[in-house]
Amino acid sequence: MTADLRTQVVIIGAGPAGMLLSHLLAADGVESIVLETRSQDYVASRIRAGILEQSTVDLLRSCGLGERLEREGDRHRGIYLQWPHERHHIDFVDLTGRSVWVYGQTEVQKDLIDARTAAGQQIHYEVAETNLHDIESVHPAVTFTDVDGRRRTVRADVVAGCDGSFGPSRDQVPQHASHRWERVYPYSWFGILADVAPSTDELIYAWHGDGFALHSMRSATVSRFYLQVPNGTESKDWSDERIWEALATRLGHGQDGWELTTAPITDKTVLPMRSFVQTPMRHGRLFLAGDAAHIVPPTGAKGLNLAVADVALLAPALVDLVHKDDDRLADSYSDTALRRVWRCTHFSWWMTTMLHHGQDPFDEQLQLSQLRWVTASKAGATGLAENYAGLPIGF
Ligand code: FAS
Ligand code: PHB
Repeated sequence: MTADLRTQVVIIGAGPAGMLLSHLLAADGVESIVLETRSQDYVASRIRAGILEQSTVDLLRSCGLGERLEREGDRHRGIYLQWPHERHHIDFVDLTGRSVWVYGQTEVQKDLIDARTAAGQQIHYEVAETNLHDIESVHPAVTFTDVDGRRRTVRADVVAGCDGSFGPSRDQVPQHASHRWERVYPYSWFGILADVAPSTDELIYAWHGDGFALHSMRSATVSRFYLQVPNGTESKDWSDERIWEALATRLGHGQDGWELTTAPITDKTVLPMRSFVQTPMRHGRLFLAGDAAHIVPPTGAKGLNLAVADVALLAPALVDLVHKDDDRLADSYSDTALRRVWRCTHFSWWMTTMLHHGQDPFDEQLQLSQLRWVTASKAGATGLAENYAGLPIGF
């Protein structure tokens, strides 16, 4: 197979994992080529995560991507946990000395695109028919059809599979050499964006007999909400009026004088809820990072942060491998990354099963008891705070 392109690391996927990886590799003199199936505008504008944990903010600052985050990000001390007639603040700073920031994934993506474009990063957008080859050799290749319809071949030392939950990379690991864990939850999230100032200073996670609700935000003028809905729900099933009524009920409008401000809704998206892990996160010269290797339900605000943590481990491993032919960090990458993956998978499952209403009255009592304990006990609250604000990378 003759290659018309040559680089050290070919990265499949220009989401946060792929773009941050190219940024960190370049900082240590390692060249990469990024392949992305969508357009730059699409990747920059899709609405996804909203919360950056402390470790993510520390890393972005350390690699020159923290300037706009400092100006426009909103630092939060903690979150509120709520159930009918009760709302309690969990203060991460008091409990762990760590914070979280409200700074949407769209903003992180734009900062990454700006930085990589300014650095002259080779990114092929709108590619198709991406195929991986020779990943068990020391010179793997990726073939793809570029935006002009030409078949291209890029030969590299390493392939980084950062192509999310629907990309081809994870399936390139032979079944006999990998294991998959999956749990699908019996409910979905209905994501709502509205041009309205948040009615709260920090996020409210609310348990309710009608179903879970979350009040998040994107800025001082844009709020982000989520409602627990049955699987199979479609956005068109819910009128704006029905949405605001459910949010008001579940978030406790009128409780202790608190009111939910409503306004026009600008985006509605239904998100399935599942946990997924594929191990190992490496096969030969293919390394997986981010959603390509694992998916968490968004209740713990971990998806984006876990992708960043993977890349923070993968970048130095690839620098050593490519520059010094030293494979020690590459050999330990999967085991090290999976410790945090399973920690965040557990925490996301724990938050999800504590807050989402099922049909079992026994479970309901367990959930309410857990909420009372987590908000009343310093040990319980610290456990939540440690995981939500993010354990140090490499934990
Ligand atoms: P991404 O999916 O972001 O990026 C993968 C990239 O690979 C995409 O741009 C894709 O187009 C590209 N790709 C796929 N196949 C390809 C191919 N064959 N060739 C080339 N490129 C290919 N997390 C939270 O913490 N909170 C949230 O509220 C939240 N909401 C979410 C809502 C949605 C609809 C989704 C899908 C995810 C959400 N997440 C949330 C999780 C999300 O933030 C991910 O964890 C994060 O995007 C992971 O980043 P990447 O691993 O880079 O994967
Ligand atoms: C968001 O603002 O999109 C968000 C916040 C917290 C979560 C999930 C999503 O747990």
